[in-house]
Amino acid sequence: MGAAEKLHVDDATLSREAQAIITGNDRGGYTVPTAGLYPYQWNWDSAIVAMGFAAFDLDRAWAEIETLVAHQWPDGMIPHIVFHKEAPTYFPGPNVWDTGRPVPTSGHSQPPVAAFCAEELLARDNGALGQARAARVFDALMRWHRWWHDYRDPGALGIVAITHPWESGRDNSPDWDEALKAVDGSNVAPYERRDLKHVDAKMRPTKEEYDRYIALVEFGRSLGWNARDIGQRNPFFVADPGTTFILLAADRALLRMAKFLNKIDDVPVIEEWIARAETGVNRLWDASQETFAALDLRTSKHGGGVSNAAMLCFFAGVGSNDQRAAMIGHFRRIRAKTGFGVASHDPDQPNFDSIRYWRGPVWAFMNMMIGRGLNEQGYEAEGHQVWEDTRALLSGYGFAEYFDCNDGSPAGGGAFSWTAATWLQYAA
Ligand code: 9YW
Repeated sequence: MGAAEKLHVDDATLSREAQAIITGNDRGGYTVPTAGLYPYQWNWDSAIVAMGFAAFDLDRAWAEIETLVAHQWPDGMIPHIVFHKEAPTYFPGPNVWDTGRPVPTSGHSQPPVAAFCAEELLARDNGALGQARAARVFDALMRWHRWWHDYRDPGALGIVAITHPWESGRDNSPDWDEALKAVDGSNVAPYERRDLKHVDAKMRPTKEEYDRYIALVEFGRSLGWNARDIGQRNPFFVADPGTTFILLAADRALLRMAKFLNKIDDVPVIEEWIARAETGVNRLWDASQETFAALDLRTSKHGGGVSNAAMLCFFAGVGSNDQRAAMIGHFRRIRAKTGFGVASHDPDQPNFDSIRYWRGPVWAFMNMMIGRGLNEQGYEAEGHQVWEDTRALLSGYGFAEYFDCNDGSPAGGGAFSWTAATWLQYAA
């Protein structure tokens, strides 16, 4: 693919456009990632979008997170999709998941970014009303984090597993390639993909991957979506560096909120989660590749390679001096090889693909977390570079779902909510 035409938009125009995108994708109390391709409420998109709303409408920002947590399951899970209104443009819809919820939802979760998004809202709105809203959201998030620690880390290893590539939010990342082989996709009920009606097939997961994704949904459904049974029996149970680092960063945010909101009984519980994760993350260290990487908990084998999720180690505030030095080395090597950082997969690996979703492209909202982590941990030159790359992508190519890491071409869906929210959050 050749480089798309560059736009060169100034900051004020970008902010206006970003605001128009998220208000345009607002469906009343929740925001869709983009019209058509993703017509429902997605969990981590929604929390990031709340940060975007916070730049101009705090009340609407709180409402986004409140709507999300309102669909929490009795076991504490907050699902990855809430199907508010049936829409024909997305597969798999509510009937395929068949979770039996009053408002239908999917049957697994998505990376728990909501706590640090809520903390940000509280920082901007910490009067009596803001505190009351934060306290209610806090209680839901506390139950959700407990769900992650109980059901997705049943061995108390300090790392959390995902039960479906969609649960990681990084659908077709090479991190899952090896572990997915244990999932038989050959017998799934016939289905029609709807994503390919919106987006070029070369930017999307393959048919083999989709067959396995659907097989995992069918398996979860056969267990009645019981989280404990899924943890024991799911053929796919892989510790994810992305979810583990995000949960740790989110636990730290939850701890600060607990102290501020005087939720003193919760403080020691969260402290224990954090302490366990701080040592547990060493299990994700793949010494042969010198990177944090996915760990298949069924086979104890590492999979994938240097991903943008692994780069979230800084955001989580973990890593020995040697581990950090190795990750910074990867950061510099990969940035030197691509036009824009942070690539979602290592360009020195044969399964890298600069345009195919989570196998190479750059995601602006991931950059937001990576850049923040680098700055917080004292790697300011790298943090600055991440921001400059993000700015160049958004001002040059618009608010796309993601971008080719080599030439910056916008890819996937357009007018994308969390890309717009990322800009508003940076610019504010
Ligand atoms: C899908 C909405 C979602 C994101 C995920 C992303 C993609 C859905 O879109 O998954 O059907 O492929 O991978 O992280 O939440 O933006």
